Amino acid sequence: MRFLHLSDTHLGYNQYGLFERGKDFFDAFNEAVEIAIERDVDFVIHTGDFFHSSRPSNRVIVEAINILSRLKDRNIPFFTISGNHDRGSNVKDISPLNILQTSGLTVVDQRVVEHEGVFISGIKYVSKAGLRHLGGLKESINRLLDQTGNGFKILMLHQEFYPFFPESELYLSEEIPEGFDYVGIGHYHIAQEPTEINKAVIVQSGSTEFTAYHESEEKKEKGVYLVEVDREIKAEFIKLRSLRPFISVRLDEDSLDDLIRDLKEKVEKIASSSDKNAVVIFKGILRKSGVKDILKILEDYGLKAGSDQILHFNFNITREIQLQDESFILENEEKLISEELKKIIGDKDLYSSVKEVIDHLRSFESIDDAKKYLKENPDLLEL
Ligand SMILES: [Mn+2]
Repeated sequence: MRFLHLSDTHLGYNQYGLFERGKDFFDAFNEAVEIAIERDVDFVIHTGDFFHSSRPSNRVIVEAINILSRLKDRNIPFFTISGNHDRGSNVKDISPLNILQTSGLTVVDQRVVEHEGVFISGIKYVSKAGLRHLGGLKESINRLLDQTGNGFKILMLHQEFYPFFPESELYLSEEIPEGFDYVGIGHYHIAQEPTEINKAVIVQSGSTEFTAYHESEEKKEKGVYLVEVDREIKAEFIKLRSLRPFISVRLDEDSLDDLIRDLKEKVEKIASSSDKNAVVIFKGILRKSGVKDILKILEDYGLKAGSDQILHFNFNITREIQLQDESFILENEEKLISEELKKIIGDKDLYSSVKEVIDHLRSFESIDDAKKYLKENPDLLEL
């Protein structure tokens, strides 16, 4: 038996508000489907965040159906669970993934599906409030395990496990009971080497494209796992090739010219080997200059966003601001907002619920979609 494991495709995410980035996520998914067909797999599992939004646009749904139909035509079933991005409203609505059930996709939220002697079970993303209420996942997982019969057993999860999420109190070794053969986990976007816990092979395949770009991601490839089950389980990581190239630059005002000369070299090297123009991410601290000054220097070196070589410049920088008493503070907008919010709310649990709602709202494609969602779900915070 052979299957493909992928995760966090985030279809419909027009990162930086760019249509080109939206297309990148589809390119990556398309490539994963191609691998499934080429390697002649028996089925595909996807561990959540298939869509980026719980309200994907019509265009995104149609495009997803088109790609899924290539698997359906070859009788390759596709099993998935709802992630935090595509689970729909907790109470009233169902996941948009249900729209795709006639396109060969099966949603395995809180149930077990048998496919040719293989038992595929899954649990949709459970929020922090939900986890507190349930006292973890173990009970729900055991209930699923009880519904399986004799055969290969797969479990799909989409959760924050320690130490991948350092603040999480969810431990793999405590939540996964003995009895499963393969546990596929989504949500953490950086692919991990397979491990073994309670006799199950644990695989986190990571996202198929870059949703946030960290230095830690720079060293890791994006891809999918091809899993061969014979007498033993062999999970092989297959790197995706259709990805958008990213270049990360740490700004240092004392050596701007050197930095940008270096960047120019990198950009040219990438342009000669990739079909796609690069996204450049700037990080670091600015004291004397602003973003405009940096853009001016870049232009002097012939580097421009929206050109053949560069798609987009992203500035994720901290500014140093002088206060009246002559002291300095470092200001990073994102961090400042979180800190301020924490102070206003005061309660740690309530803060994490509010933050979860905010992050969810940010996943909508437009403000109108977010407004509509808020109107329809006045009890969003489950207070
Ligand atoms: Mn995700």
